[in-house]
Amino acid sequence: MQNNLTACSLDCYDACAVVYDEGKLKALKDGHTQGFLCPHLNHYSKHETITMPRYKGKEISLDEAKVKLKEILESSNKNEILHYRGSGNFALMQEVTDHFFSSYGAVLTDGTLCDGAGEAGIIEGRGSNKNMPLSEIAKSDVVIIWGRNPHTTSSHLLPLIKGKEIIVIDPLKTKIAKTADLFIQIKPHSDLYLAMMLTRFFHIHHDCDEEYLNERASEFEEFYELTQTIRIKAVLEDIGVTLGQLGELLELVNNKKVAIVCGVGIQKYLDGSDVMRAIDAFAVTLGLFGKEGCGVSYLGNSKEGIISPFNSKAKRVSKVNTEFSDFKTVFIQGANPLSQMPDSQRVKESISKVENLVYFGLYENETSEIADLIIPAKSFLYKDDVRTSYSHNAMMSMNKVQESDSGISEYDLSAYLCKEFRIELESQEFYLKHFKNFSVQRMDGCLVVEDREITPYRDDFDTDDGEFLFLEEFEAHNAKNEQLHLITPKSATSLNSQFNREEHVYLHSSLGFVNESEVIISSVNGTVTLRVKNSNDLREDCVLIYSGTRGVNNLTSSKHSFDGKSAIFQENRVQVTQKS
Ligand SMILES: Nc1nc2c(c(=O)[nH]1)N[C@H]1C(S)=C(S)[C@@H](COP(=O)(O)OP(=O)(O)OC[C@H]3O[C@@H](n4cnc5c(=O)[nH]c(N)nc54)[C@H](O)[C@@H]3O)O[C@H]1N2
Ligand SMILES: Nc1nc2c(c(=O)[nH]1)N[C@H]1C(S)=C(S)[C@@H](COP(=O)(O)OP(=O)(O)OC[C@H]3O[C@@H](n4cnc5c(=O)[nH]c(N)nc54)[C@H](O)[C@@H]3O)O[C@H]1N2
Ligand code: SF4
Ligand SMILES: [Mo]
Repeated sequence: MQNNLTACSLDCYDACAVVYDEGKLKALKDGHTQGFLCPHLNHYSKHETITMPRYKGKEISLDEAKVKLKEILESSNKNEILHYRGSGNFALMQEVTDHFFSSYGAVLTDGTLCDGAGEAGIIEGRGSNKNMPLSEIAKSDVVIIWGRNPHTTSSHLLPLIKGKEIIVIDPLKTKIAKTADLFIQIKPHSDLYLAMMLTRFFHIHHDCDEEYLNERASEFEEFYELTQTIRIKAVLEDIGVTLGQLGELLELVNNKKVAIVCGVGIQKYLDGSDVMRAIDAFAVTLGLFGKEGCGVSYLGNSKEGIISPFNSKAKRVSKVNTEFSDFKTVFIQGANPLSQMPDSQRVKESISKVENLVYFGLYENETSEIADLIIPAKSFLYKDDVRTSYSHNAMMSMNKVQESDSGISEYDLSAYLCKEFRIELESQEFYLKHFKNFSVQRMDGCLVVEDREITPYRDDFDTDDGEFLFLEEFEAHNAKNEQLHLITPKSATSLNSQFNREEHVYLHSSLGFVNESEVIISSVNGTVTLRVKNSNDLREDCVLIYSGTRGVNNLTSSKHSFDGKSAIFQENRVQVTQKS
């Protein structure tokens, strides 16, 4: 095996293999990277990392930082210690700290800031979340990009879908929307209605595969009746879709191999799970599950098929509305909660009451600014690891490609703590081997996670009776509201709050604000002042602030989705006023 071969550690669908070549990061010519990475990795070395540990603002040595951490832990009751881990590095060894903190008796987190509502909807309908792999998307004729922005967040999907019929459903005219065969610029939070109306019209105007539905989804008629409760004309008008567009979409997908590629955009809402489940139901109506080149792709479970070697049994509190002030010591790893959690004002107040705030990360940010103890991590280039993806089935070795004197790896920090507190820990090699044992080598030499299905749900679903479970009711939420929708998608220049963060609010020019003028955006949760960029790629009723923009989460609510214990970043409405 080449030891200059690693894989990008970032929280990203693509999980690219990376070759380290004389200080440069390069893509493999073959495999899904096809010779290119992305702006984050192309400029990776330009982003300054933290090199020296600090305690109360003063630089200290790494050994001193380790001892300080030990003292801090000893000075707190075990149930007053919180381990809060984000997704700054997606590799599997990140969890080794969970092993230490669980075994020690500290509190960990559950819930998600990311994809949990959508995943809950998938599991309710299908009984499990088995993702449509890239190899199957490549075989489809038609691809519906539904609340995903592939040029920004999954650019290695693009070569696979080149030349196919493309349908895009998004409130924002994304790059792929501009060249799509059909673009539906939907009002945010309306996808459930669209999916249900598509189901209804497909049943009326096209031939559903009765045998398929009888076998796999015998409650279809009841669901069809539920779709009939929607008032077509009023709802279409409200959500910004025409009857013609519904017809066009159904024509494009009828009797074709269709891949529905969903992103997190559709589900950042209280009822996000129902939205995803309604889209799944439309896929069932089209007969897409269990057939080659057909299906629904979302964020799969990157750990599907892998049993963790680590102890992770612990009391847990939600990472969406964490009451930090309940803890004397908070250890934050690979996360920037002061920027990325919802309701920043609440987070700030709660976290400011923590006696010992420890930040274990790569970059300076809002959280490192207020932390008492800062421990620099080693980046993925300087440690051995292994990773999987939530979009494809490969298991990628991440070899240490260079030595570095600064920072410490998650394994080494955990090894120190486990030794000091007499907790058992195996060698790093043991764990890496453990993970790799869940992979097999494919014909092309690529390692893939064993037992992941190429065509998920080939015979039936994973529900108790093997049938798809349709929504039986849904939350109507189309009450008139003059306020604007806040959408907070991912930025091309940052990875959430890492790298080059956006600084603007994007508004439709019809709202009448001047470029670069300062405006105050406010919601029931708080306000943020940002400079304006006008963009007519937006709907007139939308305000766009990219994830990672400082202050965006002043506006968002820390309520949970109804299902899936997920954050709901887009549930709030906002208003915009000129700063005087
Ligand atoms: N460059 C870059 N890449 C990233 C990230 C990053 O920050 N930057 N973050 C990574 C992470 S953590 C994740 S989870 C993934 C997520 O990546 P994606 O799944 O692509 O998620 P988003 O960019 O949040 O949203 C995708 C699209 O949904 C649209 N959208 C918003 N609201 C709605 C709605 O109500 N209905 C519909 N139909 N569409 C809607 C947005 O306009 C956007 O175009 O990306 C990963 N990759
Ligand atoms: N408004 C709004 N808010 C959002 C979102 C949104 O779409 N809109 N998206 C949400 C989503 S989907 C997600 S996933 C979250 C992400 O939120 P976070 O998980 O907080 O992600 P980042 O902002 O990327 O911060 C990750 C941190 O990890 C650190 N890091 C990187 N590599 C390593 C490493 O190897 N070791 C250690 N110890 N640290 C490392 C870096 O210093 C970086 O500051 O944000 C959520 N917040
Ligand atoms: S596309 Fe994603 S996985 Fe690939 S190099 Fe960029 S951030 Fe990393
Ligand atoms: Mo995410």
